[in-house]
This record gives sequence, structure tokens and C-alpha cells, in this order.
Amino acid sequence: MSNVAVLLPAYNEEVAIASMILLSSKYADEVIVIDDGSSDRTSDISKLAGATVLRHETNEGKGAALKTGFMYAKDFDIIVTIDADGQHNPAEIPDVIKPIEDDVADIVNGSRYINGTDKNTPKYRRVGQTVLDTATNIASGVKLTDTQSGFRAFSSDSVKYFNFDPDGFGIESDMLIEASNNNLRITEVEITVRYDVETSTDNPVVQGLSVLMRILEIMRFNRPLYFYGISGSIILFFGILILLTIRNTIYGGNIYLMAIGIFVMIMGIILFLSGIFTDTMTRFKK
Ligand SMILES: Nc1nc2c(ncn2[C@@H]2O[C@H](COP(=O)(O)OP(=O)(O)O)[C@@H](O)[C@H]2O)c(=O)[nH]1
Ligand SMILES: [Mg+2]
Repeated sequence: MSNVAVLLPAYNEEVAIASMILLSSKYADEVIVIDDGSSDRTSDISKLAGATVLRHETNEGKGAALKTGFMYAKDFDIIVTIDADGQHNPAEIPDVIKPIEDDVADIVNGSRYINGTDKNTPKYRRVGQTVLDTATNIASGVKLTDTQSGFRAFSSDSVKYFNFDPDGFGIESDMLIEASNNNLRITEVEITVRYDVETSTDNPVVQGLSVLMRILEIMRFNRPLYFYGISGSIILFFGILILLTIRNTIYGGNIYLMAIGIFVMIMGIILFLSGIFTDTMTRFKK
């Protein structure tokens, strides 16, 4: 039997944390709560429920909390992360760790969407998630269906590849990109997520945009052809659009608009060429 640690990163989760600890402890040798500067009774309740509590005095974000947790738990065979807000079901921990126990994966991503749609997910969330899934999949080169999932299992060997960049909520995507860059085996298993207990603090639109910006930044280095290619194509498209819309007025002599259209087109082509150039450079470096 493997040694299993469960990490619960928590920010003001006094309502849900005790049941998450008790339900998780059935499947774990140690349950570790990382209280990330909560102003409620998250720490007290977690200790009463029998968890190990690691506390940050101020709120440092989920990435920093996971870093603290992973460093503490590095000697366990398998490390499981679960959201502390009650949206995940600890009874599914055995399913999530099984591919690691069977040595067919280094990282297991719990996904709501393996078999297509999850009718419980609010529509507006699904739109943002699809954008982030697409961007993360392009940046990492793997095909996953739920890249923002917080319910995951990790072999202890995989931990050393993570940088735990402290900025914002990019941690879920970051870990997948770093794992695939280091050729770790990533697989998905189906999990359920409930929405009747949702207490999300951040506005999902703001949260989604900040994750997207981070992914684009990573993509610029890891997949330059995509990054410059897509942005170059979009700009080129606008240049052509401007030229097409003034086509009928050219004889009217709208020389300025035409100049702008041509300028925008050239910008697009330059961006596109930058992509090919950067891509070639990185290939030489590898
Ligand atoms: N350590 C830490 N955990 C956080 C922070 N913000 C959210 N979390 C935890 O991350 C998990 C997911 O957060 P949540 O807001 O529910 O995200 P969502 O379900 O994806 O909207 C929960 O366990 C939260 O307690 C934070 O600033 N620090
Ligand atoms: Mg949540």
C-alpha cells in the first residue's frame, strides 16, 4: 500500500473544512490543511478535526499554499490535492490515485468532463473553462478535458518539476504545463463536482482572464509558432478586412484608410514571421 497525503488548500473555509478532513482521512495517512491567512476559524476547526495545519500569516494565494503543502508532504508516495470548499467528494480519492498505484501515470487529473458535458456546470463558467482548456492544452501539448481542476493526485517524484509561481490562480495550468515539459505521464479520471455549496470568492471572469494571460505568456516561450501565428493571423485578418471594406471607396481616394489597412497587414505578416523565426531558434537550442 502506498503512503497517501491529502492536501487541502483553504482560504476562509470554516464551513466546509471539517467534513472534508474527516471524509478524506478515511483514504489518507495524513490530511494537511494549508490555511492561507484565513480570517475565520479554518485553523482551529482543522486542528479539532485532526488535520495537520500549516498556516500562512497572510494570504499568499493557492500556488504558494500548494508549495508549502507539497514541501511538507514530499516523502509520501502519493499526494492528493482537493478543494476545501466541499465541491469535491473525498470518496473518489481511491479512483484518483489508482493510475499512480498501477504505475500508469505520474499525475492524475480529476475531470468533470471526460464523458462530454456535465449538466451541473453553470453555462457562463463553461465558456471560460473552454478557453482556458484550449490555451492550456496548446501550451502543454497534452489533451485534457478539465485543466482547472483542483482534485488531482501526484506521484512524489513529480513534485520536483513544479515551480509554484506565486502569481494569481495560474497554478492549475502551470503544473500541467511543467509536467508535460518534463515528459511526465498525465491521465484523467472522472470525478463529480457539486455547485450547491459554491462559495467562490473571486469573480470567475477576472479569475479566468488572469489565468489566460499567464498561459499566453508561457505559450510565447513554449509554443511560439502558435502564439505569434495566431496573433499574426488575427491582425492580418483585420488588415484584409479594412482593405475589403474600403475596396469600393478606393476610387473615392480614401488613401489614409488604405495605408492603415496595408500597415496592419504588414504587422500581421511580421508577427507571423517572428513566430517561425522564434520557433526555429528554440528548435536549435533544444
Ligand atoms: N491557499 C489558498 N487557497 C485558496 C485561495 N483562494 C481559494 N483557495 C482554495 O482553493 C480551492 C478552490 O477555490 P474556489 O474559490 O472554490 O475556486 P473555484 O471552485 O474554482 O471557483 C478552495 O479549497 C479554496 O479554499 C487562496 O488565496 N489561498
Ligand atoms: Mg470552489
